[in-house]
Amino acid sequence: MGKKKVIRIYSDPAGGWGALKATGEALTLQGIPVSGAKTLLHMNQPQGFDCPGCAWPDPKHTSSFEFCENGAKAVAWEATVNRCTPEFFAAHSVSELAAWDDYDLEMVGRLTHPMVYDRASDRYLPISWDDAFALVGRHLNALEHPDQADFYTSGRASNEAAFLYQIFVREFGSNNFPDCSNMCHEATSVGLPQSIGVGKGTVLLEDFEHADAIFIFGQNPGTNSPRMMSDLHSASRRGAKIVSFNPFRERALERFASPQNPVEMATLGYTPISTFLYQVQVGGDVAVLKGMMKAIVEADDAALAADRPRILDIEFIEGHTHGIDALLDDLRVTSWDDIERYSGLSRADIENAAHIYMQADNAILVYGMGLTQHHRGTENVQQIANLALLRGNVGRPGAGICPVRGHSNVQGNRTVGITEKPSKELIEGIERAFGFRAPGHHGRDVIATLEAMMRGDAKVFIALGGNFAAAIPDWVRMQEAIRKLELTAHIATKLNRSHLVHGKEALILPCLGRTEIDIQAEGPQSITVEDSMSMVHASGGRNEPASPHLKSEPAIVAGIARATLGEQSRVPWEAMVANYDRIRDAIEIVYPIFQAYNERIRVPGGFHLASTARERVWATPTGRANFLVFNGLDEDPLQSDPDALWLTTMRSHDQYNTTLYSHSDRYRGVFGQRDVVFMNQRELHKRNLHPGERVDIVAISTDRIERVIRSFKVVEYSLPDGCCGAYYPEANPLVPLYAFDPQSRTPSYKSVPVKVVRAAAVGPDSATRAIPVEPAPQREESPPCLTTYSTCRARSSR
Ligand SMILES: Nc1nc2c(c(=O)[nH]1)N[C@H]1C(S)=C(S)[C@@H](COP(=O)(O)OP(=O)(O)OC[C@H]3O[C@@H](n4cnc5c(=O)[nH]c(N)nc54)[C@H](O)[C@@H]3O)O[C@H]1N2
Ligand SMILES: Nc1nc2c(c(=O)[nH]1)N[C@H]1C(S)=C(S)[C@@H](COP(=O)(O)OP(=O)(O)OC[C@H]3O[C@@H](n4cnc5c(=O)[nH]c(N)nc54)[C@H](O)[C@@H]3O)O[C@H]1N2
Ligand SMILES: [Mo]
Repeated sequence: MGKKKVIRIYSDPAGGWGALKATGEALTLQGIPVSGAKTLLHMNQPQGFDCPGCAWPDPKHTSSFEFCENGAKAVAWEATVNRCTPEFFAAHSVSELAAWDDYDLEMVGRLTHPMVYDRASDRYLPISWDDAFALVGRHLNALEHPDQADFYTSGRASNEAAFLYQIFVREFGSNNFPDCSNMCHEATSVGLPQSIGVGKGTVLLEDFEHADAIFIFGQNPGTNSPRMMSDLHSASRRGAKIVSFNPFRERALERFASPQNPVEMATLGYTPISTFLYQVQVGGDVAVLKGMMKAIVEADDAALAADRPRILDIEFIEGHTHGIDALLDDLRVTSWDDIERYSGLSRADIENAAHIYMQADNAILVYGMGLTQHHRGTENVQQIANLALLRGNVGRPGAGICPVRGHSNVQGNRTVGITEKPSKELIEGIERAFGFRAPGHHGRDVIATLEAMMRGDAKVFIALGGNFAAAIPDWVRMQEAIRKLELTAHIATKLNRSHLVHGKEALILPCLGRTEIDIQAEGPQSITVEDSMSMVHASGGRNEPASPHLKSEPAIVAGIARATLGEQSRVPWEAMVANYDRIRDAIEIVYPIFQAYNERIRVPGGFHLASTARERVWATPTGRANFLVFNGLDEDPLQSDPDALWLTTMRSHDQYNTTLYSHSDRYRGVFGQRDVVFMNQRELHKRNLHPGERVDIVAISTDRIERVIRSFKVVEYSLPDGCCGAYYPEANPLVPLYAFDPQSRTPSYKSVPVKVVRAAAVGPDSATRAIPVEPAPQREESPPCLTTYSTCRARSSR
């Protein structure tokens, strides 16, 4: 905070001393320079805790410390010395706090006591745990139907907490499990099983050591999975080719100085990361993917004609796949003109990328939110699979599909049953373990929960972590609906927006964090998590709890379950919480894939959950890996408005989802502010706008509801024509609730058609605070880099 608002080109590599400095600042800001550093030493260690940051695996679960700036920040934000106490709540009404910035809310510190909302004083007051549990139980039991309640999960919860939670909710009688995954990698969970029979990635960390080429679509590893930079850094240094597709020239995709590399640090050197970074149009990835496949097929046709070795892996295609002919037909009728127009890239660039792919014996295809958060996100993901299958790049060393998951245990949550669509196996497993039959009908996901809230069909909302009210699309409208609920109850570590956008009654239930010692009736407990590559391992905290009044997440879930289900429950809640081994034993009964769970997590490094696709066993209806056709090239519904820009919403370098570490975004050169919109020079010129000017951003909606965010500052940035970018969650009011992928129901956070207009005089109805216009900042020349993008035909003008 207190940082001056400036826009300045960042010319250093990502990582390096800048990362070390930022880490030091984060620890100091949280008042923990010494203990914080000690805490860090236990992160991702055999006997330590799993980093609460991202889901990238860590080889060092078996060896020494690996530095990661954003992992350190995630730990510092949890291990802070600051506290959010009953005295704090007594001093500030909820209406007053609602006017605070998200950064300031979390900076208050760790929650220390269970709190209940008191309408008379408009304040949160302390409440005993027993009374809090009883209040939840009363509300749930007063419902006409269990499906009037929704049970949200954010992906930081452990396997043990998530499993108990789903067992409780199913015994209560609902499958309403909206979760953060619904807003994130649902397109992967829905798309990949149709293609390859599993909804997870097929690579392990060691595959990165053997890949000849790595392609990164719509993912920003330097910020969101910084430990991945070590793997990219070594891959680049041993000569593997890395090709990235991103509308932004993300600095870490260009060059990176590894804090793990003493020579680079001492000499201020760096390693180039992407051999080529192509600035694809927002929503242009499917055009790129189909273009690459088309180039491969054309090269294969030529090879066949000239009697040279084939480019397609014919043996694999014939032996393992289904549907190649339909794919080939579709690629042949897709024109290069359209591919160029929709991707914003030239045919030569796409052919070059395809050439690198064809030259590689083994290739890994990595992707993130830039692919999943589109209207046809599921089909996007399937084109990644198609590209991989064409050359047999699944199920062999150094090759595979690599969706980079978000929250540190979001993948584990799904594995242990956080899903609104229970499978037959899950229902039978629960019956085996606990002797009750879970409901079989599908429950609500995030979109369905929001729709139910809007209709008034939802009454109670319980959240195991997260910040639902800020992470969701269309939050200005949705928050009104949340306020009409009978009860909201949040299990949380830090105060956030969702606690202030509350129901008629409301609870904040403070829990232990992952860095903290968790002592239960039978002694200290560890939890377990699963990373992006399906490695499961134990995590145990070392720090003293932030307050003696905290309970662990499993204990809170069990407390709510007892108060709701009473003596009739078939689940031994107390015994399971007394010793988490018993929870894991139950997980093993429900999910046989966890066989010998308790033994295997006691081996340093944990164990790998087998993936059939990795073994080239295809658990699909055809019994083969399926090529699936994407008809056309529109990732998002067409826009006819010539002034439309495609707005993408993404993370700054200094935020963890809705948690802000500061208001700056170092690598993109934005300091002390987040109410900005990135646009290129041509788009500014078209609108007669200048850098630093204030604009209103108006969504082009089809339901006649006005969605606007006001007085955002224009930042001139290297981006393709026809698009713009802004930060999440500030820009979420622009994402209409109806804009989601019909298959996975992932919100289209990465392409909202908008108009950008000079700011109206800021009135009382303005969605943002009025901020005086600053003079246009001085721009330096962009440093030379490998980036190329062609601006020939912008998608918005098609
Ligand atoms: N430090 C930190 N770590 C995190 C998180 C965090 O907020 N902070 N969040 C966690 C979570 S839950 C998740 S899901 C992951 C998210 O990690 P990422 O998947 O990296 O998420 P984003 O930053 O939203 O967007 C990724 C990239 O997509 C690009 N992009 C935007 N639109 C498009 C498009 O249409 N096409 C292409 N090709 N690219 C596009 C953006 O420029 C950005 O570089 O990270 C996890 N790790
Ligand atoms: N526009 C736009 N919107 C998006 C996205 C986007 O790219 N663009 N990304 C989407 C994605 S990928 C995701 S995953 C969602 C994220 O949505 P969420 O997972 O709901 O949000 P977070 O910001 O990660 O939640 C932060 C809060 O979690 C609580 N917390 C932290 N640690 C713990 C813990 O150990 N236990 C418990 N119980 N609580 C804890 C703290 O109170 C903190 O305030 O947002 C989605 N929304
Ligand atoms: Mo996510």
